[in-house]
Amino acid sequence: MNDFGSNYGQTIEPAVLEENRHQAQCPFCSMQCKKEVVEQITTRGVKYKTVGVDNPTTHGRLCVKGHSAYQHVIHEDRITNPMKKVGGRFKPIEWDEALDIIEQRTKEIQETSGKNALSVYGGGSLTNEEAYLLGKFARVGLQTKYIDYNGRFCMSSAASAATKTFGVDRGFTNGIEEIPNAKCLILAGTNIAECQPTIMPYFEQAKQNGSFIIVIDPRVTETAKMADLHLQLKPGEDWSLTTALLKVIFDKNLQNKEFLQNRTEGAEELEAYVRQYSVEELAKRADVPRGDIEQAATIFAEAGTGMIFTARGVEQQIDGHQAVRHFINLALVCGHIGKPGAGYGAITGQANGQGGREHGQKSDQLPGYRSIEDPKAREHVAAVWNVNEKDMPGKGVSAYEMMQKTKNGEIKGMFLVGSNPIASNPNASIVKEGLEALDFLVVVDLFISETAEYADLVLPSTAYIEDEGTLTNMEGRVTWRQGGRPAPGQAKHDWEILSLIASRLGKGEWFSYRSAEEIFEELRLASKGGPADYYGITYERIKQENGVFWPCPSLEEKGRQRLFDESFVHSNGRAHCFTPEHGEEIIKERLSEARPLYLTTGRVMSHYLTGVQTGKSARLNARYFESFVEIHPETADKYGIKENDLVTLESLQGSIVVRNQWSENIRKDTIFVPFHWAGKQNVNRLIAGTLDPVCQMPGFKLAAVSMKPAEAKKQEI
Ligand SMILES: Nc1nc2c(c(=O)[nH]1)N[C@H]1C(S)=C(S)[C@@H](COP(=O)(O)OP(=O)(O)OC[C@H]3O[C@@H](n4cnc5c(=O)[nH]c(N)nc54)[C@H](O)[C@@H]3O)O[C@H]1N2
Ligand SMILES: Nc1nc2c(c(=O)[nH]1)N[C@H]1C(S)=C(S)[C@@H](COP(=O)(O)OP(=O)(O)OC[C@H]3O[C@@H](n4cnc5c(=O)[nH]c(N)nc54)[C@H](O)[C@@H]3O)O[C@H]1N2
Ligand code: SF4
Ligand SMILES: [Mo]
Repeated sequence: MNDFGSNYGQTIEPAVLEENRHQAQCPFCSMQCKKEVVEQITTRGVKYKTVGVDNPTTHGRLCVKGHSAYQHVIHEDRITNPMKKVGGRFKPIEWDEALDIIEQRTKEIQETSGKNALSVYGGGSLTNEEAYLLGKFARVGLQTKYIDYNGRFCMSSAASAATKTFGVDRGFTNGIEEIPNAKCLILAGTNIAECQPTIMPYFEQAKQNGSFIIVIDPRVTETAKMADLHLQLKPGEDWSLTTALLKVIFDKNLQNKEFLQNRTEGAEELEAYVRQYSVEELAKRADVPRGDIEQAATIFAEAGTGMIFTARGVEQQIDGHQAVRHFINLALVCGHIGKPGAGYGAITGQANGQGGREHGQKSDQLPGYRSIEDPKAREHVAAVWNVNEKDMPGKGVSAYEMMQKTKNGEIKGMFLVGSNPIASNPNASIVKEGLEALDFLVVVDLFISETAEYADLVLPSTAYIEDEGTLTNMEGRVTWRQGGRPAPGQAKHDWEILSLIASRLGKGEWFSYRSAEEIFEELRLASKGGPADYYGITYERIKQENGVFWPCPSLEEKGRQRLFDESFVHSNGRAHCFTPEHGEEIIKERLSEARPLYLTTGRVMSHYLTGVQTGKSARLNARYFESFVEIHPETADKYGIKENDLVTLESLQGSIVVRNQWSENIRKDTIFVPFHWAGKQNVNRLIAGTLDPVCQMPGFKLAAVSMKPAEAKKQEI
């Protein structure tokens, strides 16, 4: 795709007056495709072209979002000044005034209600440096325990599952280029064809090499179309399905006994647990043919090598932690881990979904993936930060729980950097009430998002082509994003904004950075010796080596690409097989006469998350300018819904109106709605605030709903 090519019908080429070439990485998904954005000032206006740049992960490939990602950067809605809410409207002000207001309001809240009355909410788009600084800003700048981030909704169940099983959570346990060597690949609840399109060639190559691909998804997605076997399960039944797969393996005596004995613990308990079940019953619960389950289990277990990938379909459930652990059990039971062409991968979501969860913007975490409750970790980080360990707050609560605390008045102020929670949290109506109840809300963003509408102040941040920093991609490879395009107007980098605020609050001494690299140098020390050890990684190395994998504990060492060749990270070196702790099953929403359909939610290729950025791209918006509900035609008929009608969907939480789109690619008992739109199309108005007891992940992928044609007066959305 080439924007220069749009001079159709013109005979004279415009003269180029100036050309700027910006080296960048796409701001959207975790593939972190490298690209160059060429900006030409011509006699007929500014023109843009995006070209992929070769790199070890994506080899110069880009998807449509990567090609279009300059459009939001140059959009007229970008805020270029701090914006203050006056009489319900935003008015541009100078930085000094914005900082005066922050200083005054912050101190007032701290004096009247204590330090924990303030909170910080971050995001997985932030660079490692900014995510790290946000954690330090909360713990040292504000001294509040309340900090969490949108990654809680993204991969917290996969992260907690990997940590408990292996002792460490790095998205992929092995190199991405090993995918074509796996003889069997399981893709569970992941729609890579639309969500990480540039990973597809690895799977296509695997297929050409004769690999057997199994997809587990309630919909026939573009990813499922590539499968040799598609298990089109009932939403929320991954636990039943994996239990059945494990049962078949034990029944047929296909488990890798040597691996279980030498490299794991808890295998006997797992076997005893699984043996209580009947494959027939589990197959019925998952609504997958028993024969397909037997075939999948046998092929995976008998394949010499195999890999399992999970994403949000499995993870965004209130039993997400245990469902992921069961998938990892499957890899362990077959011995498919710690050798070439074998492993487990949680397909990371956001640009810096991986790095963003390692350096302290999570409520229970300090840099280097350290626990805030571990006395040694606290001492280490306190020494790097030059603060007294006793003054560092303890563990706070998860993102949605923070929103509940805003609603009940316990949290009175919030600094929100890089997220749009009103659209992305479950139970959106409650979240709106919580944000409205805040005495003071500061949002740092490129735009006035739906959430920023509720802010007292919105501070203008820089976009990915402007902001230098490191991001850790889905492989665990730390990459360098050059930035460097001049910031528009008075916009500033997130790290500059945090440093300015900290300085105003009298903490300047701890936030006196002059560049992103200086922050990275501190991050290296803070992460040293932790599970996510970045000590051996420097900007220079990243540039020279085209990215460096973590863990990388010393400058002499190469980062480790494949993990667990010899041992796992737990102190006894073994992986922990998992037997459910919460009884047989965590009870999810059930269908009833009043709410007879399963709703599941997710993504389309052309939009990113809550659509704040992709909604500003004319090219991407042209593909989907409004939300929709995917319904099987037979289901639509049953409910009297004609093609393209508006329909009302209702759950216990609330209702929305969206246009329907018939599709035979979905189960008849299930409907699917993407979550890229806010307001009346916000599907999170339907999702309950129930959280996974281990990792506090909401159940975004399952709600029981009713459906009917929208009433005439509601036909406007
Ligand atoms: N185009 C695009 N790409 C993106 C993003 C985006 O917004 N748009 N976001 C990025 C981010 S942050 C993330 S986290 C990733 C998400 O990437 P994915 O997790 O791949 O995306 P989703 O569409 O949320 O869900 C994946 C699949 O889960 C299926 N599913 C639903 N319920 C169940 C279930 O109970 N079990 C199973 N096995 N499957 C189920 C859905 O049908 C869907 O096809 O994508 C990243 N890439
Ligand atoms: N129903 C349902 N809900 C879901 C999900 C689902 O599958 N279904 N998925 C969940 C998942 S996986 C995720 S990751 C969340 C994401 O949900 P959100 O956190 O709300 O993600 P975004 O829409 O990307 O919001 C990011 C905001 O940050 C701004 N921004 C972008 N880059 C920067 C930057 O560098 N600095 C600053 N300061 N701002 C920036 C953008 O303009 C945008 O307003 O949603 C979750 N919600
Ligand atoms: S959205 Fe993901 S796959 Fe597409 S160009 Fe951006 S980083 Fe690459
Ligand atoms: Mo995500």
